[in-house]
Amino acid sequence: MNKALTIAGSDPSGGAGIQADLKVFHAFGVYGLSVISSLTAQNSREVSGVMPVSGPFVKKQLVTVISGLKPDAIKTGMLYSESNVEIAAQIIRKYSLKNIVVDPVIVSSSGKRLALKNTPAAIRKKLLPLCTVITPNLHEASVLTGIRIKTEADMEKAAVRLKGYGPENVIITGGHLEKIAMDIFYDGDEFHYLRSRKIKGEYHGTGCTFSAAITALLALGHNAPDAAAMAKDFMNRMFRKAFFVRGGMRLFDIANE
Ligand code: PXL
Repeated sequence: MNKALTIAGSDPSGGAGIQADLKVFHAFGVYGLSVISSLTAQNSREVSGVMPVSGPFVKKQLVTVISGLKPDAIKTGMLYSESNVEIAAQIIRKYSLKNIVVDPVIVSSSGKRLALKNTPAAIRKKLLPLCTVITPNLHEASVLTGIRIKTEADMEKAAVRLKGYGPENVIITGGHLEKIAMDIFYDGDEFHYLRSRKIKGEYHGTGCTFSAAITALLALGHNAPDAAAMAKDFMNRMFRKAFFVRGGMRLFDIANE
């Protein structure tokens, strides 16, 4: 059985975080393991509260689950604090874990901070050197690199800078660009452009769903460029059949994939 582990925050609405990750793993036929780094209170409209899980208890969850079940791939999502970032990095090194996807979560789609101020710098220094694929959106790429991203050329520049922090592959998702949804994949050699028509509407959990799909595909043995392309196709199917929520963002119907 192929197994994937997510280290992320709980989203009671099921659209993002741990709950979205587990649904995506399941949709790809991958057994899901999960370590909760923080609790949030939210629906598809707003995040009303965040309660971090203490570093020592995140570590206890990780050590216990990994010493019994070795994941084929790992994804980090909302880690919230620098100490949680350090613990994730420490455990990845200690157990020589491979296929590491880092979704550098900083703010929710509704605008709530999901990371402390020094967390992005910790991700850059501690996690990126261990990372197989980093999947920032435009805002996250901008915070991590200090580059303001407005154009495709800015995305390329940010991808090169991110690659310099140590990950094997960089995917900057451009869903928030104005006209088309173009993601850039960069492996240090060449840029690959993953374009798709922009599908109207606001969606909850896009970044989580995309990075969880990449994680599941790596756990199944696909290489990073194939996993990225297949995850992009998966997202296109998800956008087309997302369901509308009155007064909130749309949610993905992963169950009927
Ligand atoms: O999509 C970012 C994200 C990650 N993790 C959790 C979240 C969200 C967005 O709301 O709630 C737990």
